[in-house]
Amino acid sequence: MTNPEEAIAAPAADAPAAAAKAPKAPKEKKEKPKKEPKAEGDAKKSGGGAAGGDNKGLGLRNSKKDNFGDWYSELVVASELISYYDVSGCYILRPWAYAMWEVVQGWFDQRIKKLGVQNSYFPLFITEDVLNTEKDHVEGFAPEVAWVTKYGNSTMEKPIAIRPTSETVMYPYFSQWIRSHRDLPLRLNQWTNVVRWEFKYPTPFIRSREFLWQEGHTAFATQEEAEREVLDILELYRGVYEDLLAVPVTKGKKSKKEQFAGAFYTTTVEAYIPETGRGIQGATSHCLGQNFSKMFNITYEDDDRQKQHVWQNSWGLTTRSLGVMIMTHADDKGLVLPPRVAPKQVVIIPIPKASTAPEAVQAMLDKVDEMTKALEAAGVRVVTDTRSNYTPGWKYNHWELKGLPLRMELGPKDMDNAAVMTCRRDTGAKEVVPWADVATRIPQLLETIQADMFAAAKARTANCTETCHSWEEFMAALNNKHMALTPWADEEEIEEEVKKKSTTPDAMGAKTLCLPFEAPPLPEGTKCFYSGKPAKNWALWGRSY
Ligand code: 87F
Repeated sequence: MTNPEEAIAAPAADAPAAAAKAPKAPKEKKEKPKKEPKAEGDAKKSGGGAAGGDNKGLGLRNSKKDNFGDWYSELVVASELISYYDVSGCYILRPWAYAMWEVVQGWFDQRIKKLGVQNSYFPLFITEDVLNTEKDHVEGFAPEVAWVTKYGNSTMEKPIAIRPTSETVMYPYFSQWIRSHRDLPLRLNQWTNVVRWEFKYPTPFIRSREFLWQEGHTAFATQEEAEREVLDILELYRGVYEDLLAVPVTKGKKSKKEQFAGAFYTTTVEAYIPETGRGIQGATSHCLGQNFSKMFNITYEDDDRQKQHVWQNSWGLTTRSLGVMIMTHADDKGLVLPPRVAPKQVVIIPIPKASTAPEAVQAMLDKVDEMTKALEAAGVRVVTDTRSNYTPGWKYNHWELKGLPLRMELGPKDMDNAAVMTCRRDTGAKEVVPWADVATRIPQLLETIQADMFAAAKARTANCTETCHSWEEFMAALNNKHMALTPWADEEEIEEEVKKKSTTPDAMGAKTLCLPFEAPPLPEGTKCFYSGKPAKNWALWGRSY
């Protein structure tokens, strides 16, 4: 039987469904065949040996520094986050990945509910007529819309679209449900999958044809309330990245060229991957103004019985966030998970010697049990690895590959000393913790790891951001895989020109990632790095995903 994991070697011939009026699709890029890495099997073989023996140098075949793309593909499979699937651009999120998505969901969901947002669920399918209600903004995205054209052996009378986003699904009902100012604000969110038939090269988590996200859609009586929410949500997105995933982001506004076409303006959190030198959009929070309420006729009667169009926002965060976290922290041994998002934070491994007496082995196992209970009571997510058919060295490799933040080893010496040896995944630093301190010291260590991982990532990003006042400085920064922060006259045509001019045979052109909210002062008379005209603001530029 064919191993389904190998099926990826033959990319699916899934030609885009021919949709009525659907524009011609660009030619599909075939996904590079992926081979299943056998990191674990190898580790087991070479990791064997004396109990307690250190098993060094057995990580992934590819290195993060030398071949980033292959390293990432190998990593997500070997660490059991992802399995490839026989529809190109679609991936299976295995429990290790899904558990992290659940942590992100829980974190964000709890906070939006505190803001007054309610969850709901709207259908997956959209009729062509409804999708075309707001043709203008859909037009640019039309090639990515997937259509159902058949059921059984019959052809659908009218093809039905699969949601790429839900504005057109939800707003007709906003129009029905909102009558008076008493119906406002209306603040809805849904956790769903969406489908966008992407033609750019797919990458697990980062760009896939089906992905999971939350989409928030809200309506207010006033501009002021709507704008406050845009920033409240953006701050939560910063929190997801920085406080949960330990990934530094830059908050800012998108340029006119890069914003969502349907929006009044778009705000964003932007992350950066040093190894590829590419910026990546983390999540967006849009102020839609009254653009959609005018299209969908969403009005309320004010106190003077006058009809007013509502002010709307929409905002979205996807499973891409996990990909950015993985790319940021993982190394040549595997994942390195920030404790707050790690499905399991600590692994306890007993390491009896072959010569250890059965009663002593039992005492060791009892101690493992006791520590597990104490840690769980302290709110720590613990896994114990008492399997006797694997060597300690193999287990170290395994849990390193899975990215567990902290390992606790309990050997005969530790039993004598009433202590346990700990080893940090992020730094490899070891520390002896007396049994009596386990329930207090381990949670502290986890918080330290979280903070150190964020600080390290933040320093790396800061080192890769260059302030540039000229084209030469700008190109030097880009070609050094850095981002460029420049004074900017904020002209859309110039942004297009910069993109073209910065395209090289080996690298894509640069675009503005955002106009950062926090930027250095811009003294009167500062000139745009490109046009020499008076600068209006700072812009953060980069090649990007
Ligand atoms: C692809 C196909 C059709 C993005 C698309 O950012 C339509 C679209 O409207 C589309 N890709 N977009 C923009 C989505 C805007 C907005 N929607 C709610 C968000 C956040 C969540």
